[in-house]
Amino acid sequence: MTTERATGRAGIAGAAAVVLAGGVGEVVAGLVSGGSPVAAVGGWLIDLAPPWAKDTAIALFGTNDKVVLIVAICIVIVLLGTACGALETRRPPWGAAIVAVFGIVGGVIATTRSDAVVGAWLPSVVAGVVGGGVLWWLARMVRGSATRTESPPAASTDAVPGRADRRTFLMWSGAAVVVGLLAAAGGNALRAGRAAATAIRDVVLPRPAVAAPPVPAGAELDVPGLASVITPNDGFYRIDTALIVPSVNPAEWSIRIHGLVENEVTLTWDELLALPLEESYTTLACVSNEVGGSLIGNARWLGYPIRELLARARPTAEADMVLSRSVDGFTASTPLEALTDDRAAILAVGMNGEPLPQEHGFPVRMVVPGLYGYVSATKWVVELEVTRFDRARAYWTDRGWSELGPIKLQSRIDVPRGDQSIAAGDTVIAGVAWQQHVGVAGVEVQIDDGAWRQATLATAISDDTWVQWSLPWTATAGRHVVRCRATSATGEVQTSAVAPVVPDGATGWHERTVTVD
Ligand SMILES: Nc1nc2c(c(=O)[nH]1)N[C@H]1C(S)=C(S)[C@@H](COP(=O)(O)O)O[C@H]1N2
Ligand SMILES: [Mo]
Repeated sequence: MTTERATGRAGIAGAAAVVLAGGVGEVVAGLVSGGSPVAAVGGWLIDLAPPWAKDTAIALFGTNDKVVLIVAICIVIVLLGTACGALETRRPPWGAAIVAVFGIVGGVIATTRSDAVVGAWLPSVVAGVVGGGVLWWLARMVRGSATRTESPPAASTDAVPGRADRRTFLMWSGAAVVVGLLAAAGGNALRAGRAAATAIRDVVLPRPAVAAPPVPAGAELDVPGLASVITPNDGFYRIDTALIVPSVNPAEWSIRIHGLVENEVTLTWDELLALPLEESYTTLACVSNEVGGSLIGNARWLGYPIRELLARARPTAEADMVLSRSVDGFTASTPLEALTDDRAAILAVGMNGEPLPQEHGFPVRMVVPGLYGYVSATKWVVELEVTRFDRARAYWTDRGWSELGPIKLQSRIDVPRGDQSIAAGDTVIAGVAWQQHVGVAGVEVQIDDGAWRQATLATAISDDTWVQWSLPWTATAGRHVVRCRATSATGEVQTSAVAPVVPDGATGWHERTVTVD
């Protein structure tokens, strides 16, 4: 191997080792809730920098100044790593040792920061040790395990004991870089998640100005296996396009209502919480919910009517749609009318008496009774653009789903479950039925080819929520098909026609085959 090639590989070894080390540092930082080594060094440099340097940075890079600083630090770290790689291949173990020392220096800087958490030194020190170790190992592949550092110029690669061939070396270096980058992304996501979790703990929701009436006695049938009438937050289905759950600091949150309005409105978190908030029960459903599926849940929401905010903004006569946008770019198009009529379409801040969980939209999301989530329930919402259906499209309507997404009349059997047999004799068939903002008048059940029988409806919380139902059944041995269908408050009978979820929601009757012993 020529000297230039060896030097080139030595540099690669050094760079790969520090990228992996940096990634490991970010993961450790994510786990010990804070203290990213790069961020700590960045903060230290910002504090050290003379005012003229900061002014110049802001003048040059504006609000991107911090990103530029982080990128610059990463470049310097990689360059230092490259130099350490060259040193390690010539004078082992000095290159690896210096990488480890950088880790310790980073750790010292991290502990001296004013926002240092307990164990703030740990990510840097672990990164230094990992970086030093990986560099030692990769450099050995470059120079071989022999202690003599110079090899005969004509020697073939495998003539030196322990020296790896080019492919093996590049594969391991490449793997170190890839793992390092993935770890850095993962570590950052972990930390972001923790940041929001901390913010959620600090939130104290105001008492509702208009409290929801208590859940009526008789709304909960208490049948084992039947979905509870209020879905607990940690059991609530989650659907979104977010790879990493957005982490929004409520102190920095605001919503802007603009577009076809006479008066643009901006509202901050504190301003929103100061408004008279109202509680309402609304069952949220996903358009992708198959017949009998579980992408549906019911909660008590606390929020402020969007209707009131739109009244402040005064939409112009031509407007017919509101395009809501989340902090991560997701959009939903909601008919203006659904947000201005008398239904409880709200900017929600609370779910079942708690701040919204992060994955359900903390700090603020939309909830609109009667519409599937993809056209109404924007989480992490930051913008309401008043516009027209013929002028703008939303995330899913741009991908083949219907422009309008009213929730379809549906019913589901929860018990007996289809996958286990039951004992012959007296049992109960029970489930839920819904057509939000219309209401359910009845549910019928058919067993095999028998007559349709009226199930008993529980007391509905409101027309905006699902309702439980049940029917006693004396089960006889054998296999039976149980199916159900609902009738809406307007007299519509749930259709048996099978439709897929695309483009505007599934239809058909839910049926289960039950084995009775
Ligand atoms: N920001 C954002 N909001 C979103 C989505 C999304 O992908 N991103 N998905 C929507 C869809 S399709 C549904 S069904 C509901 C689900 O809300 P949940 O996860 O709280 O149950 O959120 C809606 N709001
Ligand atoms: Mo959805």
